[in-house]
Amino acid sequence: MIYVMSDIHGMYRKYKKMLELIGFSDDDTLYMIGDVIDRGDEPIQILQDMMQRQNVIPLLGNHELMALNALSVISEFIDSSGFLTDESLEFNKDYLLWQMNGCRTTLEGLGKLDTEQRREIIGYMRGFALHKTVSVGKNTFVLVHAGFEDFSKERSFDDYMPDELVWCRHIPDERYSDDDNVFVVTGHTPVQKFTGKPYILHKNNNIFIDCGACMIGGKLACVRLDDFMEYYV
Ligand SMILES: [Mn+2]
Repeated sequence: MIYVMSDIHGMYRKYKKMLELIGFSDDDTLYMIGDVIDRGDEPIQILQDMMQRQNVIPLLGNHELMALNALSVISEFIDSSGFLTDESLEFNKDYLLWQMNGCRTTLEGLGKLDTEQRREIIGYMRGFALHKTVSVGKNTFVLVHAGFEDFSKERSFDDYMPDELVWCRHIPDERYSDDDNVFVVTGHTPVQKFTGKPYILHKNNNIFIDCGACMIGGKLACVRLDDFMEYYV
């Protein structure tokens, strides 16, 4: 079976509960479509768990992109409480952007690791894909963190810049394909913004799966592509 989750944002216990709920096994595949880190308390624990599993396929979110941009400069200067040891680096613009977006728990987690472990985590995030296309039965699923900014059918998915794929605000009214068997699965924008409720939203062959795992009243959602079964923790 093939599963998709997004926007776990450091909620390690919800992640573990979800793996249990879906009965995730070595025969299954899980696509994690971005924003594993920041906000919630245990982002590094989730990454470390994912790294051990060959059948978890990670995609980049805007939070991982912010982290990678900032960490390319600051990773050597994090102390065990997640503080930067060289204050001049606080004026680094990538770091400031990341700081405004809830980096604290990720920095704290990285600060507790030794240099080698930290390098492994950063290297792992560098390998995150920008988008994936998955065929399941007669259906095709395009997986991407946020959507395709300035979408055009003439443009190949590989022609988009990372920022366009991880930051844009995909709206339910937009339709990406005329083919009824092609679906676009995104996270990034909590469905509460559209419906007010923490449940996966299907519209125009778009599947919005960010149900706000780290928000009050939010849920971690997971969709099974084989049969569109939905799971919530
Ligand atoms: Mn996001």
